[in-house]
Amino acid sequence: MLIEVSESSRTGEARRHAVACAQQLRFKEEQCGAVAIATTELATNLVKHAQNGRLMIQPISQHGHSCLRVIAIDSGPGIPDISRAMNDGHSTTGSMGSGLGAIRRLCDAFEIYSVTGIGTVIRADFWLGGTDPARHIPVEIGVVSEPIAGEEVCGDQWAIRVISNGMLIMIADGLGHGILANEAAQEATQVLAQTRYLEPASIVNEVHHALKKTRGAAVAVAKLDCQKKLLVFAGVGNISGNIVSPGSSRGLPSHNGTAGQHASRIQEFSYPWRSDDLLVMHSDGLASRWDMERYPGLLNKHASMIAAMLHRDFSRRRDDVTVFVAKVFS
Ligand SMILES: [Mn+2]
Repeated sequence: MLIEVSESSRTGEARRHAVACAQQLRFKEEQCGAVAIATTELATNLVKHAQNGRLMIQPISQHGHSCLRVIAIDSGPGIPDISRAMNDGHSTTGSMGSGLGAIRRLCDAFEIYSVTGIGTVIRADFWLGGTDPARHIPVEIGVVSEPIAGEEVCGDQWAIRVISNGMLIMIADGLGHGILANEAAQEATQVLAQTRYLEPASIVNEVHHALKKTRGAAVAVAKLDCQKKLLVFAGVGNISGNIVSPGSSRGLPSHNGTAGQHASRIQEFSYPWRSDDLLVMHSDGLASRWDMERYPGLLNKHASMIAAMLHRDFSRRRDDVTVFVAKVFS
């Protein structure tokens, strides 16, 4: 969930939502308290000091492990001296970034990216039982998925499936938006969960047949094979796939069509995967003209920070939007 934090009345809403998510994940009371304090602190910083401040509250469940991720993002002014802000444990000094030291102590993983003229992204992760849910999987992922304004459900859906040596990733964008788009996209992600196929083209083909009873969707599947160091990609319709590395970006081809309606050609393409590559997949709710070169040093940050930044700057705001970023860590 994304909350625009422009005035102090929104800080309470953000805190309540974060705590409700923590309770749903069955966090203990003490940790719910930590979530409440950190979220309030992040939100208060946004209200007092930032432009276009937003909080993203992301409950994550993978393989029986749970994490609550709170991301604060703004468009400026940026924190001039991060190490000083981190060492300042007090929230009463009133400067941008105050209280960050306290937030870092409260959460299990903390990260900050701040550049003058670009803005600040802060990630605070809370792990259930102090265990990193990602540690069993050699792939780090970050996702922002939000419905168009005015809709309760998102017509985009995304899913991952961990396989031996890697991960399958799907993004589906149901035609239009609202409940029927959501149904089509959910049908697609169900296929990923249940299919006996492990190759992207076969999965997209199965989705095409499964979606005949729905209004249809654009869909793409990527397979990250960490052992063979290979990325395999197949798509029908307008889901963007890209391999990004320092200084270069390569688009991954999808054929025209709509899964469930017409898919004249379903084809998969393979690419070598290098350890510093980044996979960026997104629905057409994100403009395709983004460029990671605009953000010095951001490639080194957690995938969720990159997804949050691309969403902030390139969401078209006239559609559901999903941005998915994956990195392989060694
Ligand atoms: Mn769309």
